[in-house]
Amino acid sequence: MSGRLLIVSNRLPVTVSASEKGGRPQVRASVGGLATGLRTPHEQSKGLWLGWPGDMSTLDEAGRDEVRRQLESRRLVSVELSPEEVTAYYDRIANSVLWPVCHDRLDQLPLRVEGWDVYERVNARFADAVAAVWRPGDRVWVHDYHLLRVPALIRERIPNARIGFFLHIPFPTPEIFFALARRRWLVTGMLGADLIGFHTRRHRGHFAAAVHRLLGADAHGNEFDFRGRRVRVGVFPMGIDAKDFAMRAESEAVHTEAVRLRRNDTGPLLVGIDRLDYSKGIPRRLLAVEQLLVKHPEWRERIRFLQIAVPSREGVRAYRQVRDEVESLVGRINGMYAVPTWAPIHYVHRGISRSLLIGLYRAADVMVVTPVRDGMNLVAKEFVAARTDDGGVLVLSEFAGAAEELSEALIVNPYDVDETAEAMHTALVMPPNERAQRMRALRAHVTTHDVARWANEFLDALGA
Ligand code: GDG
Repeated sequence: MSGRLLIVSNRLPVTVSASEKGGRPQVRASVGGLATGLRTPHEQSKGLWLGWPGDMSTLDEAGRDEVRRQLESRRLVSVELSPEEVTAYYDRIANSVLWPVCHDRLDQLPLRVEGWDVYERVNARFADAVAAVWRPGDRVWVHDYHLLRVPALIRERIPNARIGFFLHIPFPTPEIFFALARRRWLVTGMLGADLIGFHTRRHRGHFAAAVHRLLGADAHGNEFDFRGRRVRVGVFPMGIDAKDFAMRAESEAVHTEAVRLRRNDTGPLLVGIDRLDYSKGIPRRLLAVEQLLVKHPEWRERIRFLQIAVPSREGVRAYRQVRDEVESLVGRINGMYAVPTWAPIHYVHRGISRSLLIGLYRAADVMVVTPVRDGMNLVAKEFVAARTDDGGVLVLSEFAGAAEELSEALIVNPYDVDETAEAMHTALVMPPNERAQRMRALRAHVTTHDVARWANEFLDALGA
C-alpha cells in the first residue's frame, strides 16, 4: 500500500515524564493495546501519529522543546492542550458524558452538560494538525470517542482525504444515544469518514439505526449514501499481540511470579483485573463471590478472589463513588467471612507490572471478566493467550464485546449475581479435560485473530 498512515488518537503512544532536577524529560513507549497494534503499520508506512502527549505543564520551555524533539524522532506529532481544555474536553465531555452514555449509564450523566464548545475546538485542533501534515495518498485513521467530530472536521479541510474511524467503546442503542443533545452533530462528525469500524455487529447495528433515525440515511448493505459520498460501516473485533503474551507467559520472570502467587497452593485462585470503572461490574462480581460462599460453603477458607483495580479517572465523581462502593463491599464481605488465617477477597487498588499481570493470568484457576458493558475487553483475550498450559477457566460477561467471539468461555449475565456465582462454582469444579478443551479452542481463536490482523483488515478495507 502506498502513501503514509496518519494515526490520530487522544493520547500519543508514549508517556512523558518530567525529570526531577531539571534534567532531560523522558519519553517512553506505552504498552497499551492500541500502541502495540498500530506500531507495525506506523513503522511500515513511515507515517505519523498525532495526539496529546499528556500534561507538560510541569516542564519549562527547554523541557518542552526536548520532548518535541524526542517525539519527532519517533514520528509523533503532539497536539498540545491546556489544562482547562483537558478538563472540559476529556474529563467533562469524553469521560463524564460520552463514556456513560455509550455504556448505558444515563444515571451517571451530570444534570447540566457543559463543554461541547471546547470538545469541538479541541477536535478542530486535531483536524488542523492533520491538515498541516497531510499529503496526497495518505490515509488517516482516527480513534475513539474523544474525537467523534474529527472525521467531519478533516473532511472540511481536505475534501478528498481517505479517512477511517474506529470506535473502541460500544455504540449504544439509539434510545440511549438520543439522550445526547448533540446526537445529530456527533453522528455527522463520524460520517465524515469513508469507513467506520466497530468491535461488534451489535454496535454497528445501533449506529446504523441511529443514522437512519437522525438523518434519514439508509444503509445499503454496509454502506450509506451521505451528502453525495459513500460511507462504509464494518465490524473489526480488536485482538491482542497473542504471540507476545504467550512468549512472556513462558518466561522465567512470569513463572516466578506465578509460583509466588500460588504460595503453598493454598486453594483455588479467582482473579479480576480491571480499571476501576463502573462499566467493569466489580461490585456485582464481589456480591457473586459472596454468593458463592453462601451457596457453596465448602469453598470457605479455601478460595481466594484477587481483584486488581487500577486507579482511573479519579477527577470524575462517578469514579470516586464506584471506588467507595467497591471498598465498602470488600470490607463488608471480608468482615463477614474472614477468619484470622484467611480472607476471601484480596483487593489491590494500584496498577501492577506487566510480569505480575501475566503471572496472575498464569496463576488464576478462574479469570472473572464480568463488565456490565464493555466495547471489547482485552483482559479476557490476554488471559487466554497466556494459558499455553491449557489451564484456567474464563468466566465472561455476555455484555463484553469479546463474548461475540469467545463462546467457549462460561458466559454469564453479570446482572444476575446468582448465575455468576454458579458459573464460578462450575469453573472451580470443571474436569481438567473439559477445561483444556475449552482453553485450546479459545486460544486458537485469540492467536489467529490477533491485533496485527485487526489493523490489517481495517486498513485493507479503508484502502479498498
Ligand atoms: C477500552 C475499551 C476495549 C490493566 N491493568 C493493568 C494493565 N492493564 C492493561 C490490560 C489491557 C488494558 O490494560 C485494558 O484493556 P481493556 O480492553 O480490558 O479495557 P479498557 O481500558 O476499558 O479499554 C475496551 C479497549 O479499549 C480496546 O479497544 O477492549 O472495551 O473500554 O491491555 O493488560 N497493564 C499493566 N498493569 C495493570 O495493572 N501493565
